[in-house]
Amino acid sequence: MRTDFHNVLVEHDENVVTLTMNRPDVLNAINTLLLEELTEAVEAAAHDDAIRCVVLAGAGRAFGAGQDLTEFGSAHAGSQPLKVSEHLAKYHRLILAIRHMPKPLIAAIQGVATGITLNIALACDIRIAADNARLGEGFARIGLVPDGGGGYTLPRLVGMGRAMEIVLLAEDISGAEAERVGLVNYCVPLSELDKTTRTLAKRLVHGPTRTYGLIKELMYTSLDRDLQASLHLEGQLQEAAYATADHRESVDAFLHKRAAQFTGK
Ligand code: T3D
Repeated sequence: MRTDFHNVLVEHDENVVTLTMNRPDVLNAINTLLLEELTEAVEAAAHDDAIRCVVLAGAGRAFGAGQDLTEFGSAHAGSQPLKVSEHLAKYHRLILAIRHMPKPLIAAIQGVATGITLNIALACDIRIAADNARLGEGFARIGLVPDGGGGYTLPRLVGMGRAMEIVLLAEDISGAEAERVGLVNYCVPLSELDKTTRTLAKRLVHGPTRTYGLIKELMYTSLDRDLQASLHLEGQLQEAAYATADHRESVDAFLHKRAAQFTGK
């Protein structure tokens, strides 16, 4: 995959790729270029068999301060108003690329994570927050509804009552509180964020990557299906999982009392 982006850093470490939103001077506010580059990088990671886990991070002291509001300001001031549906379609492409990523995707959140940037993190599979994190659905503060899938992911993570409080009040939530309500999986000291993220990513890259993709499809699709339809899908995906080399390897490893070596195939 390309590594010469302007606003996204790409770092490979064995089978982990870390994509870092890199506009630290403006707390990684998402402008058009960052959005396009991040989408391209996520889509490329999905198709790269050498990558078995993706980490999403922010450079500097924040994960990200949401949409770049100077771009909104220019659009409001100009003669050409923003075409909201075209603009949002670009975010939706990114959200869907994250959700359809056939391998685990971890968001490592430090400092501010607000608005659309938080909702990008909510589309990831696992979120780790540092204890300095300030997470918020800042949309109502600027008179907007939550977009980037927040209206879908947030209530599914924390329940509708809590989600309504978070979006209506649009107040920041600490990393510890985010862990308590299920908005993030873990909250760790800032000094341990990188290490914790790397340890988890390294563990995941040694897992059955192909099956992880099938597991993700089952879990996320089941959110929108009834039990009957979910059981049907489960059968189809289990057929595919049953046929993987990693499944055969793990059964063989059990029978021969040795550790399984997953190749991700
Ligand atoms: O497009 C779509 O439809 C998607 C919709 C998206 C909507 C959203 O994402 S809603 C959330 C939008 N974001 C915000 O409302 C956050 C705006 N930023 C702030 O309120 C504050 O910056 C923070 C509370 C996040 C942090 O405050 P602080 O004091 O730690 O830092 P700062 O000094 O305010 O910010 C540092 C710089 O980043 C500063 O630039 P400067 O003055 O040094 O040149 C600031 O202007 C810039 N910055 C921060 N956030 C944004 C930003 N620049 C552009 N857009 C931003 N969102």
